[in-house]
This record gives sequence, structure tokens and C-alpha cells, in this order.
Amino acid sequence: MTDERLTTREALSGRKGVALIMVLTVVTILTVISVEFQYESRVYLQTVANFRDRQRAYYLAKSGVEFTRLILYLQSTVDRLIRQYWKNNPPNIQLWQMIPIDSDLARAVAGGMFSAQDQESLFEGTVAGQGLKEDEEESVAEKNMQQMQTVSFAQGEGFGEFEGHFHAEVIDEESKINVNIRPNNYKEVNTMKATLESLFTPEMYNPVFENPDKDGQYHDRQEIISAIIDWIDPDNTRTGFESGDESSRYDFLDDTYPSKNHLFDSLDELQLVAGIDDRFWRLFGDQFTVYRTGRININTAQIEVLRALLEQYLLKPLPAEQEMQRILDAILDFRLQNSGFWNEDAFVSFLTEGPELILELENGPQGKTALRSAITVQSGVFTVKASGDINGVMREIRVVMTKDGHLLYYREN
Ligand SMILES: [Ca+2]
Repeated sequence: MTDERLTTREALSGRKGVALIMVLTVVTILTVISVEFQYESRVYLQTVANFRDRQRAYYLAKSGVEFTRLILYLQSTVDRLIRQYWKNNPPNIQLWQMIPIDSDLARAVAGGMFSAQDQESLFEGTVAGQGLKEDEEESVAEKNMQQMQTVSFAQGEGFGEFEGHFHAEVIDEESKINVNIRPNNYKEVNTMKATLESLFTPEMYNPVFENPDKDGQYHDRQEIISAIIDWIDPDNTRTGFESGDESSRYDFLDDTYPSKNHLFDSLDELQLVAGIDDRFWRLFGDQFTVYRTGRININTAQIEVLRALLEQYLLKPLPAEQEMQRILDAILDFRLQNSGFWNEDAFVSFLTEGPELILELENGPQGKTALRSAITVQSGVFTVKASGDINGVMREIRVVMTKDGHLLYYREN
């Protein structure tokens, strides 16, 4: 009996031991599963949050694009009003240059940080017609104010109530040099050649044109200009040579490709042309356009583009470097102090009729006409770099659009 009891006790304690081990094992497994589950849940939640923020950042960036579209649309209204009320010396009001496209500003307007009085003074003397009779002026101003009040942001409930931030930078394509020329049009080819030669001339750019690129190839100034023309022109013979296969420029690449023999579809494509590498792109990339804008906007063009333009039209030999610098400074000063030139004639007169500059153009009066037809003060094609950010997540959208909102290029980052 005693033996049996002992045996039973031993057996019981043995079973208890097994049960304890089983319980411990189950608890351990459950703990591991639970910790794993928690970790997975956290990762999943974070992934969902990141995805959500990426989507929100994308739509914020898109708002930047749409805000720009709105400003460009309003510009057409301003242009129409100016044409209607100013007969002589109309002011050059470019809303896309004056209004920062930024959600903080949108919020300030929506939040009523601008009082009705601020809005009144903002539009006083601009939209209302100067040069009209006093009572007409008043009635125009009154009408404009009434119109403004009907679209007042402050009255729109919920406008501006969003998290995150958007911002957009607007650059007109007319401020740049067009490389998408018609290869069978000698005038266009020669104009582009002369403009690029002038752009590349300064000695400070020598390292790019005199040192080999990362593949050990040399591309001097003329060679890069020829490579751009050859990329577009339909034949396969190197420009400036009787013979020679232009596609041989790309033979040494790991992934070879031929010269396209057609127009550029986007600005990025320009980087496929032989000699246009990262060094070149950092210096000149933002001075080119592939959109056939036709004319250079003298109110927005960068100094290098202005210099290239002047060098084509000024009487040769060109003024010495110091004098050239004085001419460019005078143009930039006038632009800054007068919000730009009113029209093309104002620019030609400023260059040729004094009081500050009395320059001679090639071909006399014909030169004036030629210069006038090569420039503009109105832009019609714009690159918009819009960004949206929220909770540290940022998205960017780059579009090229016309003044009437038509999209020519779209890329998300
Ligand atoms: Ca070709």
C-alpha cells in the first residue's frame, strides 16, 4: 500500500512536472507570437501611416499645381483688363511672378489675416483704370471690389483647414534658350548656334570643354553644339563634316543608342546627347527649353541668356567685356526698378535711344525689327515645380503647362 501510494505520488508529481513544462512552453510560444504580432502590427500600422502620408503629400503637391493653374487663369483676366483700360504704356503685371504659391499664404488669406481694407489697397490702382475720368475710375474700382468680395477666401468655410504644406516654383520657358529648332530652317539653326556659342564662350567654362568626361571623351564647345543639331536633324552625317557617322558618338557606351534624328520630347532627353553630362547640366541645364516658345522674355531671362541675345543683335565688333557688363547691369537695374519692360519697343528704345544706353544694332533699322521679333514680355509656357509635405514625407510633381492650363509634361517624384 505504502509502495503503491509512493508510486502514485511519484507518478502525480511527474505528471505535474510535464504539465508545468507544457504550460511554460505554451506561455513562451504565446509570448513570442504576441510580441511578433505586436511588432508586425506596428510595422503594418507604420506602413499604412507612411502610405497615407505619401498620398496626402502627393495631393498637397497637386494642390500646388492647381493653385498655379488658378493664378495663370487669373493672369488672362488681368491681361484683358489692362488691354481694356490702358492705351499707352500699360503696366506689365505678371501675377505668377508677384504671388508666392504657398499654402501658408493661402491659409493667411483664408484665415482672414488680410482685412477687407488690405484687399482693397492690394487692388487699388492696379485693376481700376488709371487715366479714366474720376467718376468712371470710382465706378470701375467699386465694381472690381464687389467682384473681389464675391470670391473672398475668408467667406469660404473650411478653406485652408488642412494639415501639411505645399509650395510651388514657377519658371517661364520663355526665359530660356530653345534647342528644339527646325533643322531645315537655316535661320533657326544659325540663331541657336550663335546663341549657344555666346552662352559657352566665357573662359570660366573652359574646364567642362577642355577636360575629358567620365568616359575619357573630349567634347569642345563646337562639338557639343554639333551633337545637339545632329540629334535633331534627319541625316546621320556629322554637322560641319563632309562625312562621318554622327551615331558613332554613342558607340563606346555600354548601352549604345543611335542619334535620334528627331525633335526632343522632353528636356531630360537632352542629357542623352554626347557631351551633356552632369558637369554640363549643373552649369547650363536650367537655361534650355525644348518647348517652341519662339521668343525670349527679356523680363525673365537670366543674364547669360540676355548676353547671348545681345551678342547676336549688337553691331560687330562687340563692346569690350567691361562695357558689356555695364550694358547688362543697366538692363537688370531697369527691370528691377520698373517691374520689367512694358513691351518689346520699350526694350529696343532702352538699348538704342538713351539716355542710359545708346547702342547700335546690326543692319540699322532692320536690326531693330529683327530684335523686336525675337523677344517678348509675355510668357505662355511654364515649368511648375510643386512639392507637398506632411509628417516628414515629401512628394514632388514637375509639370510644364501653357498659360491656359494645358499640360505638356508631367512627372511625379
Ligand atoms: Ca542627325
